[in-house]
Amino acid sequence: MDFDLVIRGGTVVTAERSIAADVGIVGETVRAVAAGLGPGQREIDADGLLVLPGGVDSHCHIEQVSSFGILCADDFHSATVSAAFGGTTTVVPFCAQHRSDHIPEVLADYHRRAAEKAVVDYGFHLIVANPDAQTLATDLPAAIDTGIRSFKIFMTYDRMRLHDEQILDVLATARRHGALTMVHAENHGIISWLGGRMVGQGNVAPRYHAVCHTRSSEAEAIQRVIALAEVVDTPILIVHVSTIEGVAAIRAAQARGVKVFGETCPQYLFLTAQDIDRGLEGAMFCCSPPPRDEAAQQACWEGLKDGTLAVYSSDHAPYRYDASGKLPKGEKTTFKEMANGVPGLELRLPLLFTYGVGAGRISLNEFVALTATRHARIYGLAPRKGGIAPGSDADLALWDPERRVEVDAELLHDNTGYTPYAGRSLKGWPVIVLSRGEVLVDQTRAPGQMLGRRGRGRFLARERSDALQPAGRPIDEIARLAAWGTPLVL
Ligand code: DUC
Ligand code: ZN
Ligand code: ZN
Repeated sequence: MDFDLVIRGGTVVTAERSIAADVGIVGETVRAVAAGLGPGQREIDADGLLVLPGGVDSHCHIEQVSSFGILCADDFHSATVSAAFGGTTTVVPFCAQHRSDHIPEVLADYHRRAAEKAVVDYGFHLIVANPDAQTLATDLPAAIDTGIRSFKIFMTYDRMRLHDEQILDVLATARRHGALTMVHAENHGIISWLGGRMVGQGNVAPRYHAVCHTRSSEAEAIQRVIALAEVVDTPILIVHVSTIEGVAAIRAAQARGVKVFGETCPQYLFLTAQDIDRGLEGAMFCCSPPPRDEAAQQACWEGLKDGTLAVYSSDHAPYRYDASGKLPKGEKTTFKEMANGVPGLELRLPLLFTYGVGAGRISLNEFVALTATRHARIYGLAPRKGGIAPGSDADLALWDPERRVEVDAELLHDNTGYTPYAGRSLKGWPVIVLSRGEVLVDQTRAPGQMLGRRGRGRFLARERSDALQPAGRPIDEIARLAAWGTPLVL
């Protein structure tokens, strides 16, 4: 036998091309991609199916305590099971430092919990809430050395936000040691001041959440953090971009040579602020930033299409519609007290397949780039993840492009108990999903069953990627320092 497993007769789709080919797998690895491969010990008939790299979700919250102090609804088992059923075979969730936390302990804690439960491979980003001297000089470089090559920082939330000087400190550390800084960009003053006014006026329903998180708050913060990143000349990635103005600010910065990446998420393509405006139940659609309107959705689609937004992630942040998550004070909960976030790990790919590929907005190759390949390249997981080529991990999702599914929370495998996308009719679904050559999901033979063992997922130490390379174009003032022979010391 030439291979342990052959995926035979499908259409293999990567970010670059779509070809009729077999995929030959030995052990955990793709060994060959070509038509007419020799026999395998086992074979999977992929006739009529699309063979895609498993999705890489580089923004999801799993077993994480939020800035509100609330534990999210999914642990590393339920979240990764849900990911696999939705065609995602790599996740990069967050280890979250809260202000009083010691980073080595935070990392050890997340590692332990993930190792026991994950069914797909995972990396980590590190949320930095307290960039003190010890964090900057010791803890962040040590985390990077272990393969955690990205930090997330917040410009809002009382318990998480960093001031501009602190942001510059983190950016300088990221540049010095080789990490990418992800930014939650919203103006804290606008949100907090309006929030106080709204609550004071008795306007406490979920819909006021979308009022306080103004479009201008996102636009201002994106522009500000881009200016900060330019001082240091280090790449940043703006997560969950939701507005016309936000997309435009990133596009304009990219056009003048700044290395800034953008991300958007299902909630900004498929939901609007109207979804939040349904009384208390609007809480199920509350996330930060909030969904906007059709024009903003259109801007996000255009951003994905022209590359302004490089990646499409779930920002899976699951909180149940009860006292454990969205309603800590029951019906009396104000929008300022409810956990922020919506689930999306499992439906991320099927939604984009239907409304992106199916509706003719993006090609299949762009679908793969946006859901897998670019995540792997930017975050230092390529070529092992995000592609199908000799040497890559045999992480594959076999899609039936004709399969129709009516979305219902009962169908999904996460622990949120609802989905904001209930009632939608989707076309195109992953029917067989493999991780490192092992079939985790087979909807044709074992519908609804997770075939992979709890804890089989492995930690992925990530490499320094090209995305971390500074643009090499300092702003005028910093260039002048160098010309004087007194360069900025980071
Ligand atoms: N930011 C996220 O990235 N996810 C959920 C909530 C938030 O503020
Ligand atoms: Zn965020
Ligand atoms: Zn998030």
